[in-house]
This record gives sequence, C-alpha cells and structure tokens, in this order.
Amino acid sequence: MASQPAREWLGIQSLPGATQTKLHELLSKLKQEEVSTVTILVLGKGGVGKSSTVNSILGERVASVSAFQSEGLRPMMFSRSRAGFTLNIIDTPGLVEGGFVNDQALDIIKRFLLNKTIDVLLYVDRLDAYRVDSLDRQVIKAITDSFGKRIWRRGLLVFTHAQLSPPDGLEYAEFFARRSEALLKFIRLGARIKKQEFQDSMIPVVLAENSGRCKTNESGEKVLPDGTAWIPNLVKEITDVILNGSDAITVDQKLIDGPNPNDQGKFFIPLILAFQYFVVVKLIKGAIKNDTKNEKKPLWELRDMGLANRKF
Ligand SMILES: Nc1nc2c(ncn2[C@@H]2O[C@H](COP(=O)(O)OP(=O)(O)O)[C@@H](O)[C@H]2O)c(=O)[nH]1
Ligand SMILES: [Mg+2]
Repeated sequence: MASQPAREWLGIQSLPGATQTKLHELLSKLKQEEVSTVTILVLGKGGVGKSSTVNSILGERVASVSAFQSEGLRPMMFSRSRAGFTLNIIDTPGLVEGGFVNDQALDIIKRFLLNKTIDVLLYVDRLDAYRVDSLDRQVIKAITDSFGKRIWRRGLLVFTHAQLSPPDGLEYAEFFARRSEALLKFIRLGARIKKQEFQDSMIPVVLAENSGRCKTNESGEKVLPDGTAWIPNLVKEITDVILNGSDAITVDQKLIDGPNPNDQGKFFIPLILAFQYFVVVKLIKGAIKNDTKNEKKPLWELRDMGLANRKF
C-alpha cells in the first residue's frame, strides 16, 4: 500500500504552548537516541476512545470519532513530520463484533501493517468500565497471537474517560489502581506471560481524557484529576517505551502468514510427524519383506515355476 508522504505536523501548534514545549523536548530526546520515525499502533475494542486519542495526540481532528461504533473497516495511518521527525499513528477499527473477536478485522489490520515497524502499541480501554471479562482476554490473546508476546514490551495501556468520579465512594487513586490491576492481569493471562517476567517489565498505564469538557490548567493544558497534563505525559510514556531496550515489531509476510509467532516450536510438528511416518512405514515395509522371505512359497507359485510338476 502506497503511503502518502508525511505532512507537516501543524496540529501541534493548536496545542497549548506548554504542551508544545514538552513535546519538542521529547522529540529531541528521541532524536538524540537516533530515533527519527515513530510508528504507533492503536488497538482496542470499539467505542473505547481510540480515534479520539489519536486526534488528541496529533492536535487535529483527523480520525473519525463516533459514539455509535459505525467505524470504518479499514485502519488509517496519519503521518506528520516536524523538524526532521516523523510520527505515524495508525488508528484501527474495533476488534470486537457481536461479542467476539473479529478475526477479519484483525486480518485487515495485519495486512495493512505489512512492511511497517511498530514502535509502540497503545492498547486503549475506558477507565470507567467496572469489569474485565473473557472478551477482554480474547482480544488480548488475538493481539498476542497476531504479533507475538513481545509486542507487549512495546505496549502501553491507555485508559480514556479519565475524568470520572469513582463509584462506591472509592478514592480516585484506589479506583485507578484496581482497574489497572484487573486489566493488567488479563493482559498477563491473555498473552500468557509469566508472572515474574511480567513484573520485571511492567506495562505502563496512562490516563487520557479526550472530552472537550476536560479540566485545564492555567496554561490551558488538559489535566487529569491529579493535575497532570495528560498529553505530554502520554507522549513521555511513549518515549520511555521506545527507549526501554526492547525491539520494535517489524511486520513481514512471515508474521502475517506464518505460524503463530508464539508457537515457533510448533512449526516443526508437521515435520516431526512426517519423519515419524516415514520411519514407521519403513519399519512396516521391512517387516513385510522379511515375512515374505520367510514365508513358504504357495504351491501354485511353485507349480508356475515348474518345480511342482510331480505334485499335481
Ligand atoms: N467523556 C469522554 N468521552 C470520550 C473519550 N474518548 C472518547 N470519547 C467518546 O466516546 C465515543 C467513542 O469514541 P471513539 O474515539 O470514536 O472510539 P473508538 O471507537 O475506540 O475509536 C465518542 O462519542 C467520543 O466522543 C474520553 O476520554 N472522555
Ligand atoms: Mg475509531
């Protein structure tokens, strides 16, 4: 798929000055580390705020936002460049349809990503959901099966709708901690990551509030209930993930067609079975051969050979 050349990132100028300064600092930090292109993949269920978050980061209304999940089927990549730095953000349709993971949607996303390198995965969900269920686990498993476990080393969990009043008189921090813990546990289970490994490289959890009614600070930056300006905070976490020493995920044909990247070993199973088959067939054939050798020749055969004349 031909990708259009990156447009100048004008949207950044619509963000408050304080945010622009912080973003520029982060971009130069990346450039110092010789990272000049960053590609962010945004995944999650439908209606959780993926497109809105893309728009918030870019400072432009480019991804179409809908309250009623009538998203298109195709992923969209928005590319913006700024001072020699290119940011690609890939917005995707929701991964769930009718209560199940939509494999077709996932397939389309994988094909779209062919020959692209994913630097960061933003897994988006709502903060104001009170339960995680088997569907969350299925979605996480589907992502893991498609891109491999290691995509989570490049993953960030983003909770939208961060400006909420927790239910049941819970403190905000307590509610956030519980919600994070519940979803992180599902990521660990869905991706089948060992507990220790998971704790050693904790997936960062970041809050976002895309609503136009989000509170702002004196500089006009949208803030979380604790006063953190969330856009620079999210971009900072993205930068940290890029520099955390793990590898980016390059999507090649092998990853798309190939065996489940988590089951590399299983690739050999057909070969092993074929090998066993040949060994067994050989053994059986050998056994039959021996049998025929040892077998007494039937009389008719002896007769045909002219050896049994007298006997008939
Ligand atoms: N209050 C609030 N609404 C949001 C937030 N993010 C998204 N929405 C709304 O949720 C609906 C779905 O958002 P959208 O970005 O289209 O979700 P997507 O399907 O995951 O791309 C839209 O009506 C958005 O305006 C948020 O952080 N806070
Ligand atoms: Mg969307």
